[in-house]
Amino acid sequence: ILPSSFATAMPESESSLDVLIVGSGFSGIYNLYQLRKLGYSARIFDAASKSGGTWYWNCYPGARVDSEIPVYELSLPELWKDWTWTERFPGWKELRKYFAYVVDKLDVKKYISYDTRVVSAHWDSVSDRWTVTTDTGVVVHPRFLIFATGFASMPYSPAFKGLETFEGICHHTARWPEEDVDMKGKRVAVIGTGASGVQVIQEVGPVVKHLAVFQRTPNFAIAMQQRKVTVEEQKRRKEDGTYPAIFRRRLQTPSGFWQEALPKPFASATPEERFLHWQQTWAQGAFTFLVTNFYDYAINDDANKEVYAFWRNKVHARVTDSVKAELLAPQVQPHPFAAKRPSLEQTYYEVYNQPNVTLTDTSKYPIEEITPKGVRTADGVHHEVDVIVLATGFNITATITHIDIRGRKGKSLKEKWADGVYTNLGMAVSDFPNMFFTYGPQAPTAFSNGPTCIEIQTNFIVKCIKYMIDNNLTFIEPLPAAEEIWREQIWETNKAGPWLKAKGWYNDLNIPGKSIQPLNYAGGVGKYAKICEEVGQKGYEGFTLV
Ligand code: N01
Repeated sequence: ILPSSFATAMPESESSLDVLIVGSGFSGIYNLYQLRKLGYSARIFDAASKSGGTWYWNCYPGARVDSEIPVYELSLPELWKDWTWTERFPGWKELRKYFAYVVDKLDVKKYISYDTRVVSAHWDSVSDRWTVTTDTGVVVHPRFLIFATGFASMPYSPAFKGLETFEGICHHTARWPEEDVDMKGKRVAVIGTGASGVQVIQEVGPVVKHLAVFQRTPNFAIAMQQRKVTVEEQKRRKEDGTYPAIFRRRLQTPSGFWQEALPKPFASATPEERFLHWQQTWAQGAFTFLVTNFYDYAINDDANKEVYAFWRNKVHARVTDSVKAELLAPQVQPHPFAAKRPSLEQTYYEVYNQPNVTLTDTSKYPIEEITPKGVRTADGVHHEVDVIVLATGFNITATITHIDIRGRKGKSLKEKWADGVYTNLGMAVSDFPNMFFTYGPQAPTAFSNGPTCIEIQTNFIVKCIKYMIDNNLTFIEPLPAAEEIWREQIWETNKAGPWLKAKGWYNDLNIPGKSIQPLNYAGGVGKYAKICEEVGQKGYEGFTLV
């Protein structure tokens, strides 16, 4: 029996859905739209109160995307033709407006249940359907299940001693209150200097009374070069064919953006040519500096050192205090450039020129405890603060495994992945029939532009579901042998780059106690798209179809 609140949101007949999708960010909505277009009964459950996925949860001060538009949007003409942005890199408020526009324009809002968190999904081998339960008490029985939950939806907060005793305000960036926290004139601590930390710091630095930044590893942040974009320029780019060309092009490049690396090695250019190239790409902003670099810059030690030196000079030219400058961009390179994800920044480094901003190196002086009044570090300093911002990242695999998902053998996905992630194509897992996930582990995910990766995966999943239904097949799941091969691919493609040479969420090492495993397919988006297409063309090679 369905609760009455649910009955009004969804006809009872739909409790036996063709497809249930979890999450209404880019991927959930795109899947929903494509499946509904084919006539299937599909519905989204989302724990959030509005669509947007990451842009619903990440509403901390300064949160904005660091992929530029129109690369960072869905390629459906019915959407982009009538939508205009105000900034090259939109902030979370504008992104949320975009999502509201998307669900209205595609007319799919009626198929989304908000404030509905999926707590378990168990495969029922008698009915060959999933039994999905939610925190609102709703139970549905879809044939197919898609976790469109992304990679960064399970916040990670380190187990700092005394954290619960803090008497001030403390939030993780990905659980920031929508009504915001007024930080004007307050003493604020920001722990972590990844993408989230950098954005908070540059946003609140100018307004707080005191800012205490706790950095464990410097972020090799590069220039965003944010600017306003006009309606006219967007109209022109739509009419002259630039938009559709970008959407096609982004499917072919390694990173899912529209540019790609110089087809020549670092050593083929003189130091002057290299310097001028980097000056030019730096000025263009976005990830151009990285994406259009010499193709071997990340793996050739000499090249990497020279790129680092170029970047370090840029930072030192902006930070007046030499001690802070050295902490932010040390002489000894902490890890290869691109081994961790660099942020895009606007005024991040200028914040450190303020006399009321302190920077503590927690690799040298770890946080010993959080006290009722602040943060105590191993150098004996007690930093009294009113607000603590935990910009400490995400537990990537827990994004999916925190849900009690049980497959054919009754084993949970968490148990299945206890000794490592095994998937085929970063989308499906053996023993978990008719289940897919998007923008998660073992896909191009963090090495790609989100919407690009998501569209490739959605096209694969939707075609696969259609194939199953058209051919009267009951279930599909990967062959364990195919998962072994795919995991090997993940390792091999990562060994060819710098990513295993730093400790972070790219390789699951940001969570204490975990073992190293690369979490992203590093063979490139273009190649990934081809592999997915070929698997489909070969009747889902590497999968069992029953
Ligand atoms: O998380 P992170 P994030 N003591 O894991 C530190 C996307 N995103 O939320 O590097 C002290 O990168 C940790 O230190 P270290 C984007 O893909 C995008 O910032 O491990 N410090 C690190 O500095 C992004 O890359 C956008 O040494 C501790 C920080 O916390 C990804 O999400 C915006 C610690 C965590 O950084 C994750 O970014 C936001 C401890 N015990 C997020 N534990 C945009 O589009 C952790 N740290 C712009």
